[in-house]
Amino acid sequence: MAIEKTFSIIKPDAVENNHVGKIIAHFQEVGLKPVALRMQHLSKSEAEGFYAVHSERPFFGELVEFMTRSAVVLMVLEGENAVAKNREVMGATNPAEAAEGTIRKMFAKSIGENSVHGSDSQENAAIEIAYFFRATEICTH
Ligand code: IDP
Ligand code: MG
Repeated sequence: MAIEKTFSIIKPDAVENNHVGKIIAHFQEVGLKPVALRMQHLSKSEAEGFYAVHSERPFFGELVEFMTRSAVVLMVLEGENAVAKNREVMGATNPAEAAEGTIRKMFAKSIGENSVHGSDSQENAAIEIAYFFRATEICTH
């Protein structure tokens, strides 16, 4: 398996509920190492741009409203098979369907407010990392 990078967001619900430390510790325990990390309160245009792929979905307005409600933690995670590993430890989009022990099962309240974002492919990981981080901000050396 190859060492990959993926992009992760700890969403407003998890930051508001003081779950940042537990979520980062969980990533580290499964071999996903933060190599870039920043707390930021997203603007409407930043959230709309990030989720542009969902702009036609009925929940788009609600999603942007939620993601701009308060601060998030933006991270690049590195590790073996990082994209798939992150999706596995996040759990299903709807926490009601998420497996035991996953982040969404442990911390999320609803399909909208589901605590974490994770890239769904290596291609999207590269796009999402570049959306929020400069190459010089990624500490892999
Ligand atoms: P993912 O985050 O598991 O990749 P996506 O289908 O890419 O799920 O959806 C992006 C985000 O949009 C979800 O994480 C969630 O915050 C929100 N979302 C998805 N489906 C719904 C819905 O049916 N109602 C409200 N929000 C939703
Ligand atoms: Mg997605």
